[in-house]
Amino acid sequence: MNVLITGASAGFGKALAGKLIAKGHRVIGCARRLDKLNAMQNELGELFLPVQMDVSNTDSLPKIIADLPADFSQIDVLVNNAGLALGTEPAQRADLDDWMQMVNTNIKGLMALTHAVLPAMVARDSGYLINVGSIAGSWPYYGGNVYGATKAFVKQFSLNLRADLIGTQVRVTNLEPGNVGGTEFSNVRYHGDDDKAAKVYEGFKTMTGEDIGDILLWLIESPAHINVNRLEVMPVAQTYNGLTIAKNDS
Ligand code: 8X3
Repeated sequence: MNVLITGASAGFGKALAGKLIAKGHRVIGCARRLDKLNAMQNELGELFLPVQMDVSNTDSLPKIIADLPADFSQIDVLVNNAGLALGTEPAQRADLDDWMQMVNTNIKGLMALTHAVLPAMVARDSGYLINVGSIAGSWPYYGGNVYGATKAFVKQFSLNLRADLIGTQVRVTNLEPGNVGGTEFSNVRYHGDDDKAAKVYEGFKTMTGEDIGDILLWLIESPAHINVNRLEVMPVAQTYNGLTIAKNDS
């Protein structure tokens, strides 16, 4: 199988790439940082194709897909994994540039790459789109504002794709992870403040990028007649926290 992964140079994407190659699949590893992808290819070998891609540069995407070398040109699975959370401030103190960047990557990038890849899947009547959403797309929390809203878009877009793909064999899944420690995601969220980021993951057992890579691999290798519409996963330590009330004296 040929699997295109965005955000392949770190976190879930990197973990998944290694697992797929170990199973003999081909991986088109896409990310902004070509040096990291090249280092991965040195480790993983010729089944891994490094491709420089910034999904937020939406105009560049159709040509990148059209120019893939013959062995990698058929995309059997698209894992829309590139995405980011920027900032943890409430909306009234958030940075508008952070909001725009999240929209450009998490929404516009995912949309444009899907638009570039989907027609060939439908023409072949086979393929699989896996979108990496988040629990934040369903559950509001303090400071989640635009990040959660972008992931709500990803969820509803995934479900609407399912509706459009009626009668085809093309599958769509929205994977919705909760708290995952040990990836760059948290450092980016805290604008590179490693100490602050580390504190969020202290004192409980988080999920890891490897855990999410295993789940993605399981989805990819699941039987072709089954569609997992949505899959929400959290560490056992994380759960619902009810609604909040601001008391008069607080
Ligand atoms: C992020 C999920 O639980 O870290 O997508 O806020 S959580």
